[in-house]
Amino acid sequence: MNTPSSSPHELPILTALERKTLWLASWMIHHANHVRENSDGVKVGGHQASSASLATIMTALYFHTLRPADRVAVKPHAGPNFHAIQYLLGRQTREKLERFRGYKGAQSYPSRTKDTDDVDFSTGSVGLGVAQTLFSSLAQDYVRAHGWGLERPEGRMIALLGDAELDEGNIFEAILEGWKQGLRNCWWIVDYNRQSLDAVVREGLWQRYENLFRNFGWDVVVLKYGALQQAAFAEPGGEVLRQWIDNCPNQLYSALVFQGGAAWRKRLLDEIGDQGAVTRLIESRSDDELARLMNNLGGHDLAAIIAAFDAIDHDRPVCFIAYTIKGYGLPFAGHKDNHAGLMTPAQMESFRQAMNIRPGHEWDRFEGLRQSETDIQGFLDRVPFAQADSRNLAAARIEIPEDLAVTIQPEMATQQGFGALLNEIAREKTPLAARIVTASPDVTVSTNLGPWVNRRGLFAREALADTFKSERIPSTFNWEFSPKGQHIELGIAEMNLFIALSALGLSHAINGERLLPIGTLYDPFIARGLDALNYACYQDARFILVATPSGITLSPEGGAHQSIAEPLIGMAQDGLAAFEPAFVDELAVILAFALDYIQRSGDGEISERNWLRDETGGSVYLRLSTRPVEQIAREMTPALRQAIVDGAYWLREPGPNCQVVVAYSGAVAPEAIQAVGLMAEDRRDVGLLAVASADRLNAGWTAAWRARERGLVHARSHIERLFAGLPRHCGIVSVVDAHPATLGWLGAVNGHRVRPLGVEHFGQTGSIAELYRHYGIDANAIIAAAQAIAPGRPIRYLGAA
Ligand SMILES: Cc1ncc(C[n+]2csc(CCOP(=O)(O)OP(=O)(O)O)c2C)c(N)n1
Ligand SMILES: [Mg+2]
Repeated sequence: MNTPSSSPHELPILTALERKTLWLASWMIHHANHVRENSDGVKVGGHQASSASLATIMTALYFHTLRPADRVAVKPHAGPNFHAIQYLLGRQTREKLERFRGYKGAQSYPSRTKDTDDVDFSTGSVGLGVAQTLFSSLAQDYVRAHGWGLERPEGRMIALLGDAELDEGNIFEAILEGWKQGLRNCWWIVDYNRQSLDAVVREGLWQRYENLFRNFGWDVVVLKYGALQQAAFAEPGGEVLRQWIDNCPNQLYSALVFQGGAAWRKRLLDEIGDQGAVTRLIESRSDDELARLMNNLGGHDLAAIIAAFDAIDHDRPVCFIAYTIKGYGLPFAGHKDNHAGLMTPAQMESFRQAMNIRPGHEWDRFEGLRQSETDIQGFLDRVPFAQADSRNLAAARIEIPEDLAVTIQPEMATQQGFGALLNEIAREKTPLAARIVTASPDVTVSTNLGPWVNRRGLFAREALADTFKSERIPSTFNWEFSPKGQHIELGIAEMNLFIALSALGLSHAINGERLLPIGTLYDPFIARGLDALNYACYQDARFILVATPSGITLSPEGGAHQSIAEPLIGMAQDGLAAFEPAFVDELAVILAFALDYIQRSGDGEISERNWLRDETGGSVYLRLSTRPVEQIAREMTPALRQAIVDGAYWLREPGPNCQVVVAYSGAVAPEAIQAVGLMAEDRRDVGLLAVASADRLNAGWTAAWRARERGLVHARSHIERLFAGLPRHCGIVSVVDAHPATLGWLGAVNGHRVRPLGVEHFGQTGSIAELYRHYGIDANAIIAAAQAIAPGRPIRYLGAA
C-alpha cells in the first residue's frame, strides 16, 4: 500500500496549506470568542495550541497521504484543523466554521453524527477514538474474510492521538487484543508535544512507548528531528547540539520554545558554548533562525513526515511518534499553560499580519498565499483523499422474519431462550444468519452463545483447528477458528467489547457491508465499559447487547456480580433501546424487532402510534436472566407483539373497580403473578402489567407530552393508553430486580400513588427465594406494599415479613 512520494513542487503548496490550516483553525476559535456574539459570557474553549501541534501532520495526511478508503480518528482538540482542512477541500461550509462550537455549528470535537463534513470516527473522550481505529481494522478484515466488499480497496485505519491520551488504559487493552487478532492496516500517530492538559509529560516516555509497541508487533517510527536540525547536526559541532537536544528535559525545551531565539542562544551558549565548532554553529544564526532551528522537530517537517508515511510499504501496524510543539507557530508555543489558552486580540492581530491576511478576508480560502488561486485550486482538485464523492457508505437492509423460530420449554430462562433462538438462526442458510457476528469478552459459554458458536465457528484470519477435536477428546464445544467463523473471541476487557461493537456496528457506513453485531457480557460489567458504550452510541454504531446474568437473580454467581443500576442506564443512554423480557416468546419478538431496529436510519420522524423515534433506529440492550421461569402457553397475536415492542401489556387486565395494579419487569414475573393471585380475593379487579421495556415506555410517555405541549392535543403514548381506564384511586406496586426508580415513574402517568419495589443495596448471597425475601421483591413484599398503598380489608395471604 505504498503511496507515491510527493513531487518536489508539491512541497511549497503543502507548506501554504499547512499555514492556511493553522490560520483557519486559530481564527475559527478566535472568532467564536471575540467576534461572534456570545451572549452567555462563557469563554468558548478552543485549544488553539493543542490543534496547532498537529497542523503539519494533518496537512501531510489529508493533502498527500490519505486515500478515500482510509479512515481517521482525529484527536479531539485537533477538531479545528479537521474542519479547516475540510473547508479547504470544499467539504465544509464557512457558515459552520463561523459557528464553531455554537448552535448547529462545527463541533468542538469531530462528530460523526453532528458534523456534516465527513467525520470518520467521533472523538472527545480520549483513548476511545484511538482504539476504535484498531477495532475498525479488525472489522474490515472480518468483512473481507467473509468475501464481502472485495471490490473496494482496503483502507488504513489511522488515529491521531495526543501523547497524554496514551495514559488511558483502554488503549493498552486494545493493543493486546490487536496483537491476538493479527492487527493490520492500522497507524497511530502520536502527537508527542510532551504536554497534556495540566502538565508537561515525564521524561523519556517515548522510549517506553517504543518498547511497548514493538513488543506487540508494531513497527515504530520516531519522527524526532526535522530537516533543518538534521542539516545542522551534519555541520561541525552539530553532534554536540544533537546530544544537547536529546538530553534537554521536556519542561526546559517547552519553556525555551515559548521564550524564543534570544533565550535559546543564551541557554545554548551557557551550556555548550565553550566547545568551538558548536559555538560557531549557534552564532552563525540570527535569533529567528535559531528559534526556527530549535522548533524544527520531526512533527513539523512536512517533507520528513511525507517521506516517513510514503516509506510504509507493508500492512503491519505502525506507531509514529512525532515530536511536536504544542502551539506551534503561535505566540504561546510551548507554554505549559497553553492548553486552553486563547490568543489575545493583540496576538491575533500580529498573527494576522504575519500570515498576510487582510482584515475582512479572514475566511477567504486563498488569502495570504503566495501561489496563484489556480495553482492551489488545481492542487486541491487532485488531492487523492478527496476523489470520492462520498466516503459515507451505505448497505442494504437484511430482511428479518417477524417470527424467529424457537422451541419453548415449559420452564425456561430468557438467557436459555436467547441461546436457543440464535441456535435456530444458525441452522439456516439465510442472509440473516450470515450477517450476524457475535463477540464476547471471555463469557461466550456462560452467556449461552455456545450453541451458536458450535454451528458458526470462531473467526480468525488464519484457520486454527480445535486440538481437543483432533485429539478425539470429547467436548461439548467444537471450536475451530477460521476466516469464515462468525464469533470473535475477545479477552476479558469489556471496554474492548464495546469498542469492537462500535467498529462492527459501523461496518455499513465504513465498509459498505452490513453486519448485525451481537455482544454478550455479564450485566454488572456494562459499568466497566460504560464510557465506551456511550461512545459507540454517540457515533451511531448499531449492535445488540445481551447482558446476563443480571440483578440479584443471578444469586449463585455471588453477591459481587449483582447489578442494580443497569436498567436505569438502559433508560438514560441515548441511542440504546433497553428491554427486560420475562418470557421467551417475548424475547423472540424483541430479538426480531432488534435485528431490524439496528438497521433503520430514517429521518427521525416520530411515530404517532407510540411517540418513539422508531424510524431512526438505534442499538438495543437486552437484560436477560438465568432464572428458569414457567412459560405461558399462548398465541403470539399481532397486538401482543406490538405491545411487547412498545414496552408493556396487561397480563391481567384490570377491571373497572381496580384497587391495585402490579407492574413488573423481567425475572420477578413469577412473584408478581403469584402476588396478584394471592390478593385477588381481597382487592378488587387487580391488574397485572408486564413491562418488557421500561425504557421505551418512558420515552414514549415524555415524547407524547412534548407533542401535546406543541399543540398535538391527541398525542397519546402507549402507557397512557394502557392506563386510560384505571380508576383514580387505585394504587400501583411496581417491582423489578433493579433500582426501584426503573418503574417508579409509572405513578406520574395518571397521578396514581405508587410504591416502587426494587433493589437498592446488594452483595448478599443466597438462593433466589432468600434474596428476593431479603431485598423485599418477593410475592409477600408485593402484597405488603399493595396493602399499604391500597387500604382495605387485610389481605389474608400476607405473611409476616
Ligand atoms: C476520558 C477523558 N478524560 C479527560 C478529558 C479532558 N482532556 C481533554 S484533552 C486532555 C489531555 C490533553 O493532552 P494530550 O492528549 O497530550 O493532548 P494535547 O492537547 O497535548 O495534544 C484531557 C485530560 C477527556 N477529553 N476525556
Ligand atoms: Mg500532549
